[in-house]
Amino acid sequence: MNLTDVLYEKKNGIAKITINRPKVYNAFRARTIDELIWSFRDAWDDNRIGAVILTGAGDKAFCTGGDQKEKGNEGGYDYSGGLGGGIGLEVENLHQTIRNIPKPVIAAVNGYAIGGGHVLHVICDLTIAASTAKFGQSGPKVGSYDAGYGSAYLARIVGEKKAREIWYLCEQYSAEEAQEMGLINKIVPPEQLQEAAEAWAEKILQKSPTALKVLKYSFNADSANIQGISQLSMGSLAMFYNTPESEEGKNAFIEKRPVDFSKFRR
Ligand code: S0N
Repeated sequence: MNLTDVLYEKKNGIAKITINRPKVYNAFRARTIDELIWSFRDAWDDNRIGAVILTGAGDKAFCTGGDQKEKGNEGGYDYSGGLGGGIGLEVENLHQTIRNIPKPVIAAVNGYAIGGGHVLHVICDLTIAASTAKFGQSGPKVGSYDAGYGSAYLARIVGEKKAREIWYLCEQYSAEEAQEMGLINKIVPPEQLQEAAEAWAEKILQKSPTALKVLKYSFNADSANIQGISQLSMGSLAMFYNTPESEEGKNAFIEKRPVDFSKFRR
């Protein structure tokens, strides 16, 4: 595949996948998601690879979720249906791929992990964050949601109360706060992030691949029902996206103005 939105490299048993759209803080469009799925599948198929690192280009962001400026644009982020559950983005498929690849996936969070970008690190097996990283959801601010792994699986990690706070208030949390709530595994200085992720990947390479695979699938089995919830969420999102309420959220972000959802309260 000709990759434009993602950098993909394989070295010494480790695959590194980098979301490479720094101008939009590594927000994803349909093509980005397709390239991520392709890269994960390649790492899955390659027996030389034992661990995968997911990160973002630059020092500002890991990933800020769906590209708000590409929503509704052909080839970017449309509502035309297809495998993306109607939202024009194969996000649900990507989530399943990260969960099902039989190798540990480490998120190396180098900046903002927001919205659908936050969900990506949540789904990864492990998260190492730069001390400058910021975490949070913003869906209800921009007329969107991930009410599958984004909410139900998040609640398993940080607990119901905290997960509700994260989604209802849409605040940002520091790396220290994220570690306190069990959302991430480790914090390192920004300049040591990639090295730290590679060091953990190298430790993983010394372990039995079969044991790791079975352990990963056993962890997954306990939360497997969330896949169905995720499908419902993505399916309903397709119906929500082109409503005036959802458009108000997206337009307020693009126009850099305060959002006004008051007339949609009913
Ligand atoms: C990350 C934030 C907080 C950074 O704020 P800051 O530092 O003030 O910088 P900005 O000036 O806002 O941003 C710098 C430049 O980057 C662009 N940009 C940033 N994020 C996006 C984005 N997501 N889409 C498009 N462009 C983006 C800015 O526009 C700016 O460019 P210029 O200078 O040219 O204007 C802040 O940027 C922020 O809040 N970003 C939006 C994050 C967001 O709302 N993401 C989507 C949220 N969605 C959800 O939470 C739930 C939905 C979900 O998980 C999902 C499920 C399925 C499919 C898609 C999604 C999805 O994520 O949408």
